[in-house]
Amino acid sequence: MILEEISRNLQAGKARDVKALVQQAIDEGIPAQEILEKGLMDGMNVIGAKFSKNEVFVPEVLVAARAMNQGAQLLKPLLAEEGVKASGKVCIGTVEGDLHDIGKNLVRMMMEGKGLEVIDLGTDVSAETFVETAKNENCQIIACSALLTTTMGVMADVVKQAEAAGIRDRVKIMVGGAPVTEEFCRKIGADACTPDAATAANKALEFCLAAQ
Ligand code: B1M
Repeated sequence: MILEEISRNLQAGKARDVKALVQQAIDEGIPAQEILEKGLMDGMNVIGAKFSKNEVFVPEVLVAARAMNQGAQLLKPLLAEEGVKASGKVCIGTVEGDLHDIGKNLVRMMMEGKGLEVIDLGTDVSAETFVETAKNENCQIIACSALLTTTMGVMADVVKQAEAAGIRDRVKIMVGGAPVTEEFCRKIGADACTPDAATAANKALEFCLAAQ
């Protein structure tokens, strides 16, 4: 089946084939969410498990990541809900010291799909940059992603610096990424920790609507 083929080609890092297969799946009428979850994310999960067991290494993971991002780009417009008006502004990034961006990109896409305006600060983003951007751009939400236990601490700095900058009462701080837990979120005084991109987008929309 085509979704398995997408997963297999992603694991092999064949970005061009992944793109073509994703387009084919779209043309066949398979819903974008299903292509994302059962094709692209399935493949990335397999690679992730193999990387953890030292069965594949950084170069293989990088080419798989590139294939994932290219396939996801094609799905982006389809995941956007038609006719939804932008109802809030979010600045998103992967925290300082951390270069993992696949999950962050998915969260951004899902948020955009909910009609939110998203400023993507990229990876390796300092606490200052998150807070300055939220202040200057009037964002209702700062969204921080971290994949490394060693970089999660930057999220605590974001909370502290938002307080110091006097914007804490008008900005919600959302955190997420594989090592980030509810308990950690409470401990650092962030507002929400969500396990996946879709839940993050729903929560962001909820915050923005409540702020209106
Ligand atoms: Co890295 N890496 N990596 N890596 N890498 C992990 C994270 C690791 C768990 C692998 C392992 O060893 N078991 C491990 C971290 C261990 C730890 O800290 N606990 C690790 C390591 C150690 C490293 C390096 C240090 C390896 C090295 O160089 N020796 C190095 C660090 C570089 C750096 O960042 N400074 C490194 C490098 C890399 C690559 C560059 C090769 C590549 C990243 C490419 C890229 O992102 N462009 C990479 C990858 C791909 C992974 C794995 C294999 C996959 C991560 C991923 O993209 N998953 C990962 C192992 C694994 O996860 N099993 C691993 C798919 C993605 C969709 O999931 O990002 O979790 P995820 O996002 C999810 C949720 O977490 C959530 O939504 C998404 C799904 O809907 N989510 C949010 C994410 N952000 C959110 C924010 C929210 C809410 C939800 O609100 C704001």
